[in-house]
Amino acid sequence: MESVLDERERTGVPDAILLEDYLSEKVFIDNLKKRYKENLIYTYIGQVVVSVNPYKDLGIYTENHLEKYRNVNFYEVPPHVFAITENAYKAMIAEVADHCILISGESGAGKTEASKQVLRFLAATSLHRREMDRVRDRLLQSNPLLEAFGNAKTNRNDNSSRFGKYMDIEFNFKGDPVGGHILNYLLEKSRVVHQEIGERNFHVFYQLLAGAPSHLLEKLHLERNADSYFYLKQGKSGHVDSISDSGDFEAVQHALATLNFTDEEKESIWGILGAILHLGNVSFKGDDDGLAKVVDETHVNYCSKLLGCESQELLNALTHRTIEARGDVVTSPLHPEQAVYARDALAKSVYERVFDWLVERINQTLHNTEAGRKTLLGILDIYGFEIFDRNGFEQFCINYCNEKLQQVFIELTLRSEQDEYRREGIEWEQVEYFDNKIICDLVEEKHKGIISLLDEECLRPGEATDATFLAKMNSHLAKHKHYFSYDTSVNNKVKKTINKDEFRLRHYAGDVAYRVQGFLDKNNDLLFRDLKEVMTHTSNLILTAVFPKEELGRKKRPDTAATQFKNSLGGLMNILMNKEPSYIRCIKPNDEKRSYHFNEERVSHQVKYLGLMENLRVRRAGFAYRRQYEVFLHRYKSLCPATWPSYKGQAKDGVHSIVKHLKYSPEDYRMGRSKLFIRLPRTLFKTEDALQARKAELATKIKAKWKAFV
Ligand code: AD9
Ligand code: MG
Repeated sequence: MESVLDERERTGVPDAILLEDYLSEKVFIDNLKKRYKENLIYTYIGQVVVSVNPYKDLGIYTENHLEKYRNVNFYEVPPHVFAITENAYKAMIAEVADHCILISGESGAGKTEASKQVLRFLAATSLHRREMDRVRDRLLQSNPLLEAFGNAKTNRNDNSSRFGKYMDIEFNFKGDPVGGHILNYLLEKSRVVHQEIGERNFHVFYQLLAGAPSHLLEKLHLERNADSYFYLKQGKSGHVDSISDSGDFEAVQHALATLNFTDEEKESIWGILGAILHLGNVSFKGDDDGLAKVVDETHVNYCSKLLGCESQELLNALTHRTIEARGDVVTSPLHPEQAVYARDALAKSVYERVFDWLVERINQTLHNTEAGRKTLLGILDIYGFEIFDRNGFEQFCINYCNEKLQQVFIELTLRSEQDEYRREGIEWEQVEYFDNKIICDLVEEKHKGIISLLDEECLRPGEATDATFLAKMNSHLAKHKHYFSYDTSVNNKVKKTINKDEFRLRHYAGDVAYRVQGFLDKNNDLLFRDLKEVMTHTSNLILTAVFPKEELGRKKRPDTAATQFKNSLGGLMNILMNKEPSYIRCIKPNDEKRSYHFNEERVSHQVKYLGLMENLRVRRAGFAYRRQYEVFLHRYKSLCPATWPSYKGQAKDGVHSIVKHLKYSPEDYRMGRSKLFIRLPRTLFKTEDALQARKAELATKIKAKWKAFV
């Protein structure tokens, strides 16, 4: 039989805090590797879960598992996302405070899968009353729907999230889920009109073509073959082995039904998707004057039919541009490449607005009308850090978003924890860590950061180009430690690795070279007025809602795409900072999506940039629990003769008497200025057990007295 020691040797330790040599990254990674080989993909660092993507179904999310992790103590069961979710849930109820679960890691590391399991666990907390079942189903069904519209195959991940998602689940005072709310962040809409080789457009287009009944496709004038559509075939990878588009279409239909979408709404959605595909097949040629003419009007006709607008009107709007300047209205014809630009802008804008509409529509269905006290548990699942062969404006935004999330982690686990020890006067040897604030500032600082420079260039139409934007950055940021470009590199070795039209940022998670091409256009995010106008008077239900007429009258320039994103991320940071966080840190074990393949170098890189060793050091040297003296005294005063039955002294002295009486060993606790710090949860559990025993004893005594009295 295998001894306990042998088993430990084989399966590693479930909490890295238990590692003897906790300073060694090699030991830490060896432990992850041992566990990974045994299909144990989860490991704790205190209350942070580290998850290594298994790339196969391990059968660890069954109904039995859901049951097993309910109502248990965090440390009594093997590490699991369910355990951390249960822990957050219980704390939320007990403290009546909002919590959130933050899931991070690079593209393909397993964030979305983790977030789905967290949601499943939370949704299943209901007491099987019919009303609760309805809420649960709706919460769960929001997932396949938003994934269909917001996820796509990339060269990193077959099901890559192309939008950021934050979802709050609302619980009533009994702990039942009663509603929810979703916030979505910057959808990568350029994918609607363009995909790199090996990538696809958003799943939903392929699902529609593969899964829709023939009569629906006929109505939309669509063919089954995705390669018939320019917007779907650029990546040359319509079929993905790991995906069943027709099966997923069924799932989307089911989700739409559960979320109570009306027939009219569904018709409107399919109509818009069909229209976008037709729009992509509209091509232009130059006439004798070099002006844009539509090659074949069939697709324009289908498109206008599906959107519910006049064909001629759409045709005109696609080939002309009206500009209002100082009261004069001038309409001029477009050149073919300008017309392509206008066409693509329309497709992107329509898709983005429909996506926002979907989120709002789901929110209406999840809206809770029950009165009474509520608490929230949030789940954050964003697009992970990514590096491709070619990186553009989209990667810039996505990677910036990841920098911000790393800031939250640093702020809440490394900085504030250490600050508290210092404030409380606890002896503490500072653990150093890399603070990526410097990179966030480089991107977002007012007047100086990249976004500000980009916005400035966007205010000089006709003069500024992507190249002038790059030149501007080069002159302003040349000395920044995290900024590199061909022109600013004095080191020839570095210079050789950068193209002239790129700038490179040294992100917390690695160096990424961004091509400036398209930055201005994407940041300006312009939809010509002519097309907007056509969209404001279609007969399509959803378009009418998302293209309000008032927008046409608006004179003020809307914020640029990057500035809007920056502001919405700022809002998200506020939401997160005001909640008690739990963390799931996802690790991608290899770049080939292979199971059982643990590439130590890749893992080591992630362990470093995620700051896991620092996290471990702070945790190991630190204290798992802390309680205000008053709170601790109030709860445990009955355990010590000096504080029971009555106590009039200082709270701190009272607590001191209690811990002496309970024989805490000096290593196990520290007395701070206002709080008691306890190193291991075990100590607190024991104290809690003693309290329960004491309560039972007191109850028996009271009963005996009462009996004697009668
Ligand atoms: V991205 O930033 O959205 O591009 P994620 O979300 O981090 O990325 P995702 O959760 O989509 O990655 O995981 C990628 C793939 O890994 C999934 O499609 C699964 O095939 C696989 N995966 C991830 N986690 C698990 C798991 N716990 N069990 C089994 C998994 N397979
Ligand atoms: Mg994802």
